[in-house]
Amino acid sequence: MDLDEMLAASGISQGGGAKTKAGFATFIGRPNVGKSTLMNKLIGQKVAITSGKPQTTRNRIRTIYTSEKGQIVFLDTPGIHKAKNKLGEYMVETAISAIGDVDVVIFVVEPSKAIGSLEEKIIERLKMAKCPVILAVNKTDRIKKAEVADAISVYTKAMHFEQIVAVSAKCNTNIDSLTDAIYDCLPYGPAFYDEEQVTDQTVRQIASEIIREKALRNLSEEIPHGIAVVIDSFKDRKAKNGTITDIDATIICEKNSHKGIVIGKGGEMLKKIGTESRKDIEDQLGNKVNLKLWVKVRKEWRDNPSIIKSLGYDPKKEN
Ligand SMILES: Nc1nc2c(ncn2[C@@H]2O[C@H](COP(=O)(O)OP(=O)(O)OP(=O)(O)O)[C@@H](O)[C@H]2O)c(=O)[nH]1
Ligand SMILES: [Mg+2]
Repeated sequence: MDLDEMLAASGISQGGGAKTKAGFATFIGRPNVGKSTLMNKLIGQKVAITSGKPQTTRNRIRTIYTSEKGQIVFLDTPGIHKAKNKLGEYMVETAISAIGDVDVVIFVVEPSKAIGSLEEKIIERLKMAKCPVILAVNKTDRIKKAEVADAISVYTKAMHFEQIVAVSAKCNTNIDSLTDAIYDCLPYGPAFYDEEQVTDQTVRQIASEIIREKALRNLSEEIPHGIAVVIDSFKDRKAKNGTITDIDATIICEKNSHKGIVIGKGGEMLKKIGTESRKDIEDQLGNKVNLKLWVKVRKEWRDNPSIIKSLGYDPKKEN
């Protein structure tokens, strides 16, 4: 590489000023508004798990989007909610602390005629943010076009937004406008990550999150919230037709009665979670997977700080 190529690769022009932008952006909002779905759409592939159940995201998930304009490092965060246990407190702390660590916050809301009490609390916190805040009104596919302006005006009366974008993560509407709005808020500078890198999640973390997603999507009501997944072993082996990854994982639940439901009649539910997980993990790894799932009970683990930490839920830890 000659000097010009090195400078170009680092995003710095010969004049000394960078030509491309680079910075951090975080999604903030109450649970279930579509933060993770939106982030996956912005980066163009599914990294963060999503589900119709609130409190799906538990950790800060870092993903990376690189284009000719520069690099956006996204932080997906857990939904801000009224915590009912220690895990919930960790999750809310994880989300709130992200606000102080970024160049721009994307406040994700659903279109509504009035501001909810959680949104009011989030706005109070965002008013103290030192960085610009973009309002992303998501799920606009659910309302008539004429109602979008009403949904926006409810929020513009409450605080100042650097930019406002009405989007639909589901229908891919205005995703490019949101990307442009984010770049507008970032400083010039060299990229933080290689342009091929999409996330800093390890394959073990991705596999465990996929299993949790399938459990969340298949189980009903209160059980999914009390579930965690631990990867016990993760090993590649060479076989005749290529690599096979052997994964042993344990689904942790809170009650004996929940264990029975996770396993299901004749093991049907666990089999379904396992089959769906295996397919997604195979897609992610690009090779065959042999997945074995177990279920264990850890009573009231969501109020046990040492179990919470051992599962990797720690607001001070980058995930
Ligand atoms: N109709 C519609 N549904 C959407 C849209 N975006 C997301 N959803 C759905 O909303 C639900 C929640 O999506 P998530 O991305 O998991 O929401 P989240 O804000 O990350 O939720 P937490 O991680 O629990 O905080 C899922 O069922 C998504 O499919 C959208 O634009 N339109
Ligand atoms: Mg999420």
